[in-house]
Amino acid sequence: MKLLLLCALVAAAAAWPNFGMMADSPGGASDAQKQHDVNSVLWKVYEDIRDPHLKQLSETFDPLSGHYDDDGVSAKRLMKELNDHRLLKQKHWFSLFNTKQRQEALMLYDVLEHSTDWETFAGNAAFFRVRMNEGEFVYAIYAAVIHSPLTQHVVLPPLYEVTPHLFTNSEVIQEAYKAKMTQTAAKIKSHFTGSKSNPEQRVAYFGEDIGMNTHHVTWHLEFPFWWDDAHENHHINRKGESFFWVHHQLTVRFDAERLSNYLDPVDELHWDDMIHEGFAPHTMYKYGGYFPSRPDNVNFETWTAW
Ligand SMILES: [Cu+2]
Repeated sequence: MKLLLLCALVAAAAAWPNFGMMADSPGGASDAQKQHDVNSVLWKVYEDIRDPHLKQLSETFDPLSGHYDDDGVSAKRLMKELNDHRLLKQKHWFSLFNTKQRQEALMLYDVLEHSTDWETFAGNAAFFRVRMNEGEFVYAIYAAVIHSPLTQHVVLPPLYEVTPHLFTNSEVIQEAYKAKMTQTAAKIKSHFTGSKSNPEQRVAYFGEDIGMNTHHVTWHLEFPFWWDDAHENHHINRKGESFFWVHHQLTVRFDAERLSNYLDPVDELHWDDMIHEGFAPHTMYKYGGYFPSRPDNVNFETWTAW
C-alpha cells in the first residue's frame, strides 16, 4: 500500500509541470538556480556581490549580447545612458516619485522584462547591480521578478529584509548598526513615532505595521501605476477596480481601528483646506538623510524641488 502511494506521488510529481526543477527550456536554468540567483543578487545590496558566479557575471556579461524579445532595444537604451554617464550614481537616495529616477529604474525593468532566457536575466541583474543606483536596482528587480514569465516560481524576499531602513524608524537602525559594529547581540525594541500626548499615537501600531506596509508596497508592485499595456506587452486585468478595492479595505480598517481607540474616523481631504495633523516619519534613506517631516497646520502645495 505504501509503495502504491509512493508510485502515485512520483507519477503526480512527474505530471505536474512545475514540480521543483522546471527549466525555461531544455538546458535552461532550474527554478532552484533562479531562486538562488535572485536571493544572491539582493543579498546585502549596498555591498559587493558575494556570490562568485554573479560576481563574475557582473564583470564579464555584456548586456548587448543578451537574448531579448525587443531586438535588444531596451538594453541599447540603458547602455547608452550608462556610457554617457547620465544615470543616478550609487549611494544616493532614490524615490519612485522622482520622474528621472523612476525612468531609470524602469529602463532596467524593461531590459529584464524583455530578457528571454535566464543567462540574460541574471547577467543583466549582476551587471547593473554594480553600476546603477541601489534603490533603482532593487525596484527594477522586484518589478521584473513579479512580472517576468521567467521568474514565475521565484519567491522574493520581503522588502523589509532588503531595505529595512524604509520600514522601521531610524532609532532602530542606529541600534542595529551599533550592535553589529560592537559585535554584541542585541534585542531592539521598536517604538512608534510621535509622543504619547498625541492621540494619533494610539493608532500608530496600524499605520506603522511592518507587515501591512510590506503588503501595501508589494501590491503596488503587482499593479504599478506606471504600467502601460502597449509598452509592457501584456494586459493586467482590472487595475482600477483592484486599486479602489484594496485602498478601500485599508482605509475602512484604519477607521475601524480609530473608532476602537476613541478617535474620530479620518476627515475628508480638501485641497484648499489646511492639514492640521503633522507627521514625523522617523524613517531614513540608506543614503541621503531623514525623510522630511510635515509640521502641524500646513496648506497643500506643489513641491517642485524635484
Ligand atoms: Cu496604496
